Amino acid sequence: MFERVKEGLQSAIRKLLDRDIVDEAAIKEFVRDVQRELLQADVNVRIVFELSKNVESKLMSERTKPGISVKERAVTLLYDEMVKIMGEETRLAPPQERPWTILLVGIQGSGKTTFAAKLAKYFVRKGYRTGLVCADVYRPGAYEQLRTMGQAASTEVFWEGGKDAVKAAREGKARWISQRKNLIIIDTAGRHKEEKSLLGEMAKMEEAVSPDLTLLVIDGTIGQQAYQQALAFSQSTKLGGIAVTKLDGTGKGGGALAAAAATGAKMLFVSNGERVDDIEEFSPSRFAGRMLGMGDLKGLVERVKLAEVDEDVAKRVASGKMNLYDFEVQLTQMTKLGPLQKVLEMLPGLPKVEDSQLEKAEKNVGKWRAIMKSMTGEEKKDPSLIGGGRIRRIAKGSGTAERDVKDMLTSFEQMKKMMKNMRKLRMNRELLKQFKGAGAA
Ligand SMILES: Nc1nc2c(ncn2[C@@H]2O[C@H](COP(=O)(O)OP(=O)(O)O)[C@@H](O)[C@H]2O)c(=O)[nH]1
Ligand SMILES: [Mg+2]
Repeated sequence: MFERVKEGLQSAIRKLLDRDIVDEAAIKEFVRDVQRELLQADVNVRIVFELSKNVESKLMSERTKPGISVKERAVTLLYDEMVKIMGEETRLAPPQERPWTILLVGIQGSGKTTFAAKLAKYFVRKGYRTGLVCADVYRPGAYEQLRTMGQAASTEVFWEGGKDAVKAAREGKARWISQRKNLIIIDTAGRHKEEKSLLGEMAKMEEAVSPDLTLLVIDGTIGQQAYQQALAFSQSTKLGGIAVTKLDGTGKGGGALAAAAATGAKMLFVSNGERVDDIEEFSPSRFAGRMLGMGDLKGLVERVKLAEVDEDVAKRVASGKMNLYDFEVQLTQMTKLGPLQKVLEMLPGLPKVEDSQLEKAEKNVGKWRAIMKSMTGEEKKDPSLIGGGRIRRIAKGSGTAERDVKDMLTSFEQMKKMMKNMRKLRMNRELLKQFKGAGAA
């Protein structure tokens, strides 16, 4: 699914990461590469323009922020923007205590009947008692198709056999409610192929059935045309969500997703195959992460946050002018993020020789913070003030030994030096490896 655009975006990222210097021209080229890939996936020009404008202008203005490399920032910015165009993060969670009805709508051939069975299987797996309703009274063989697929989804299909679609839907719903089903899926079809009349039919159907969710099924191969379709349905029905099918074997899937999301409708499911198991909940963040080939995206984003917490602190740390206040901030952040060693593994270019120093810091975090609590503000700002008499006072106040206080001060000095050295190393060595390794993951 989305192989081509995925490959294109990842190669744009790798190209950027491989550069020695990221200047204005490099940023512009990165943005152009991204643009080209998105346009090829049939993402609407306006959306592509908006996205690339945001990435470029933010990158240009944040380029010189201390403590964080422009390469990482480029990737996280692109990620954020991609999440944004894919819409809200929503998940369908129908109650189990009462019957819940889903009405599937969409134009002929969009994959509704197939999707009805996929959805049934999806809910069966989650422990719902599902029932399918065939309300396609126009196409011969419609019931047979749904019944066969329903079998694969362990779900029975109600079929009334008459010529009135609305009546079939209503009776089907009532039947399954009387049999204590809690998840009812109604597959529909219009008498009309022409969109306008179909929309009218669907609106009537919706009124008669009063579903809990009207779900539009869109064929992903139509690309950005999905916008008009989603818009038309959202204007004439109470559209609650969208499923995009046939994402296998189309290069336009990304465009279809972005276009449908642009109408403000919620993207709930995607599907990439004809079998009942080919269904997936849609999550913008997971989708963007997969597209950009980021294995440990969370780690990356957290690292960015770490460096962004306080610009002044980052600046002082990076320039080797860290004071004890900054040290405290660093320690606190590190404990918040989990094991120190793990956090520091994420910091690219850390000299191996200093490992013991880190272990020591991790072991002593609690004690050191207690010691720092017994220091005056003046002392924290300028640790060089702390001599024999003060050490005695601080040890007493924090219930530690004088040796502990001295120890902490030594470690602090060493960390200060280390941070300064780190600055000199190429900040992105590790990150580069990570992306190269990720390949077309
Ligand atoms: N490749 C692929 N084909 C699909 C997918 N969903 C449906 N189809 C096929 O598309 C055609 C129309 O599907 P159908 O469910 O009958 O559409 P409906 O007219 O909206 O009910 C059938 O041949 C399906 O097998 C999908 O996700 N991928
Ligand atoms: Mg059908």
